[in-house]
Amino acid sequence: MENNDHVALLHKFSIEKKPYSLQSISQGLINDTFLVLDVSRPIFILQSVNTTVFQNVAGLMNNFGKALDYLADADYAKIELVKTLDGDYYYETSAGECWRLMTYIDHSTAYNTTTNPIIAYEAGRVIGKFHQLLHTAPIKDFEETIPNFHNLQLREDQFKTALDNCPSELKVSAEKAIDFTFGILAKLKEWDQEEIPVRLCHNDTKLNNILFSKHTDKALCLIDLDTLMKGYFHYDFGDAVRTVVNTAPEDEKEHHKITFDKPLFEAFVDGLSSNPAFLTAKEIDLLSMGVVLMPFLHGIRALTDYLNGNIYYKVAYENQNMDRALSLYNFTQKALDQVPYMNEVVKEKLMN
Ligand code: GN1
Ligand code: MG
Repeated sequence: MENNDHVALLHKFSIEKKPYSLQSISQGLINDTFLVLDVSRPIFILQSVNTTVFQNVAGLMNNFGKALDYLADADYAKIELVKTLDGDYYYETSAGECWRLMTYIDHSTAYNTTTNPIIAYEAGRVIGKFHQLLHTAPIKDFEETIPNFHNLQLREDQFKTALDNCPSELKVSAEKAIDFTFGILAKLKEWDQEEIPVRLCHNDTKLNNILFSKHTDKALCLIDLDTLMKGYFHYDFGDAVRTVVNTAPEDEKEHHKITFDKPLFEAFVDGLSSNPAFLTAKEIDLLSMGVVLMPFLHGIRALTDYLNGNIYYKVAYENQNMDRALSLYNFTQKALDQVPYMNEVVKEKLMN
């Protein structure tokens, strides 16, 4: 799409007409995102929702709008959805593209990785805050934007189907990752997930979905509410920890650079515990399992996509999904090795 088309699109929303310019933000793997500038000042985020991945955009945007009502607190930055001229939360083009416009949080930034314990602490703090603000929101009012998103059985089934249908060369090239998948699947199934509260979760709490103040390092809010729906707290815990304690990117090819950094883990848990206590003992027991489960789920999904010929995630090169899977699996193993350590830390810091 040309810049002019984007500007025409912006004019479908209730904003002042100005000669805005756009900058593409290439971080996400699913949606297309643009920063909207008024001269040189960023003022909006324009985003097209991937309608192959999110088939119920109306439901998703209702979730988004509803969640924003609860995410109102002096200590939590407010993102606003700009409505269209027709008063809707998104604009659908004649080609079926769905676009939304949100306010930009001034002086904010996001990090793919960090080595800074203050950032780790703040990430834990704001995730706890997010859960507390949403605690009173009725779960039944929120649609499941991707049913069974973190369901291990579904991901196993999808992986096996991909394995049955892919060309044998792909299977050979992925042998190491395939073997690891079966080993961990067996292990994860031993964990018992019953009798824990279902909560409204963000379900994509990786570090770069948290905005921080550029000036103070304070965490401001969570972004990317597309997968906000029911889930277990260990999903949000595990997904954040996998990106906070690993100082390498999630598709790092040099595996010796993949870390499980203990001071960062402790800082993250300290940040979480700075909120009033809200987790049950059983949930606390399962937190370390979440740190194994989440990178594994992302790994098996990347591997499945590799076997399917890269149909889900955006890839910059052919084997990127394979690199993601191997790197995420390397971290999964590192997390598994730290389960006793994590259990000790979370018990000490979160049990009252
Ligand atoms: C996708 O597009 P993005 O980066 O927000 C994915 C997440 C993964 C992530 C991997 C709907 O999210 O589950 O954590 O890629 N979102 C969906 O970085 O599949
Ligand atoms: Mg996302």
